[in-house]
This record gives sequence, C-alpha cells and structure tokens, in this order.
Amino acid sequence: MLRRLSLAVAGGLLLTSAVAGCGASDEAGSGGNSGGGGDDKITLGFSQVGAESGWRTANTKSVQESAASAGIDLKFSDAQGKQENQIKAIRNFITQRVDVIAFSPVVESGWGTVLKEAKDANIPVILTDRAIDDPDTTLYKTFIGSDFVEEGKKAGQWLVKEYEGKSDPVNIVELQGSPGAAPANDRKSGFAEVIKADPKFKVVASQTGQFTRTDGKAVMETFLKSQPDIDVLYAHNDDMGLGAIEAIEAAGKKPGTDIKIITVDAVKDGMTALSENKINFIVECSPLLGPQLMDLVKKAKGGETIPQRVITKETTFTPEQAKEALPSRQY
Ligand code: GZL
Repeated sequence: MLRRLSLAVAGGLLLTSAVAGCGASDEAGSGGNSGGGGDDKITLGFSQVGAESGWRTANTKSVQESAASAGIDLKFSDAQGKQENQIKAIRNFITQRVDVIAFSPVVESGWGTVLKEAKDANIPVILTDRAIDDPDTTLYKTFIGSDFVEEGKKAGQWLVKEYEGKSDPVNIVELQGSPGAAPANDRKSGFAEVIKADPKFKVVASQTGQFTRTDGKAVMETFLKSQPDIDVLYAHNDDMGLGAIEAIEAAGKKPGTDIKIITVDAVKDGMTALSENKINFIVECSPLLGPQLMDLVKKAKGGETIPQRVITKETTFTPEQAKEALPSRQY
C-alpha cells in the first residue's frame, strides 16, 4: 500500500472521469483477429474481475463502449472473481500477440511471474481500477484508478463530523470487500486511520461480504444476531450496503436512522437508497474508466511515455446531493 501511495504522489495525474463512449461494443470474445486486428487496428486484451456488483457492470460497459468508439479491437475475458482465470487470460493474450494488455487485478499479490512473461514478450500492460503490490513497477506502464485509502478516509471523516461533540460509544460493523483486493485492504485502512483518533468509535465486527448484495445481506444478518447494539454500518461498496438494508428492515429496524450507513461507489441503486435516507453518506468511486483507458492504450502502443499513476477524480454525496445528481447519473 505504501508503494502505491508513493507512486500516487510521484506520478499522480488528477483525472476527470469522462463520459463513456457510445455505440455497440464488439465483445471480441467471439474471435476477432488474433494479434493486431488489421494493419493499424490496435488489439487490446482485457481481463475483468467478474460481474459481482453494479460498479463492475458499469465498468465493463465503459470499457467495451470506449473500445468500440476508439476503434480498438477488444478481446474481453471475465475471470469470475478468480485470479487463476486472470493469469490464464493474460497468457492467452500473450500467445495471441495482442498489442496491449489491461486488467483489473482481483487481488493485490501473485502477479510477478505472468507480468514478467508479458514484459519478455514486449507487450505493454496497464493496470485499471485496482493495483498490485509487486515492488517491480516496470511490470506495467501505468495504474489508472481511484485512491482507495482516500475513499476510506472520506468515509471516516464523515463519521467523525456526524458524531462531533458526542461522547457515547459508537459501535460500528464493517462489511469488507473481497479478501486480498486493493479496495478492500485500503478502504479498511483509510477508515481505521481516521476513526482511531477518537476512542468512542469501535469496530465491533468486521467481515467480508465479497462486494455482493447476497453476501452483504447474509453477513449483516449475523451481525444483527451477534451484536446487541449497532450504531453504524460501514460497507466497502453500495451493493453490500443494499443487501444489509434488506437484513436491517427484516429485523424491524430503520436503515439510515436506527443504524447509520456509509458506503462507497455511488452507483444508481446506492444513490437511490441515499436519496431515500436509507443510506446516510456515499463516497464516489467512478467506474467510467473506459475513455481514459483507451487513450492510455493508444499511447502505450505508440511507445509514448505515460504517467505511472493516473488517479480518477471523484466526490462524495449526501441525501440532498443524491436527489440532485440522480436524474443525470450515467451508472
Ligand atoms: C473499486 C472496485 C470495487 C468496487 C466494487 O474500484 O474495484 O470492486 O468498489 C467492485 O463495487 O466490486
């Protein structure tokens, strides 16, 4: 995490999340030309984490639509949440001699060997959405994505402000993202760093909900049974928060009132719950990385120098702000 932070400071380039391109995506899983599609058409091999959340769906749409708009031949692979599938996909892309490889690493560790194979094959690699913890930063050209530690801090800062001047204990339960994933590790550490300043804040239970609604609901049900007094839920993404809301309501409690809820992402369903005061605060994490990713792919193919770190610009939302933003929300 520290390495990534130094990268962020060294090469940080603030990035405005752009509008995703339009037009039907040509998901080239069904063949497409091997290697460069035609003389000048760039072929991009992209390995996606899976389809675990609303954020992921929006991210996939942004990548596919932006590739189509940019005239880039996309070979898209869905890893279904498994690192071994991503490693297999990257090896396939190398065999197919794609021009550039991009992927969202499902976990932070275990990428050195396969990325060394891509480097030896002289195929540039771009990390998108999530980072890796390998110390060898020559294994990839750039990492484009959010600062997850900052997202966790923003969640903690809201909570500190919300309970300013109060001295009663504040019992927090935490739904973590998928084990080993950079957003799970960093959203947890950023949040903990902020709330440790005041001993009234206590995380009484913390467990993974795998970034999904189903698991978020199931884990919240166990929290409600095992924790006599829950004041706050901090969920690492909207989907787990939405699952937890179902469990909270089934237990006869009012989400957003009896239990305050903070989530991360700001996808449409989360923003709708926020506008209804079922969630109290959302930290945005933009999935619309497609347009910027395609620019970086073209630059990498052309051998241009690109910043080692491209940080996506994002904000936070209160219920009032969600009501204003919803009509024009793209995801
Ligand atoms: C964050 C992304 C996370 C989202 C989740 O950039 O990797 O994965 O916050 C998604 O919704 O599952």
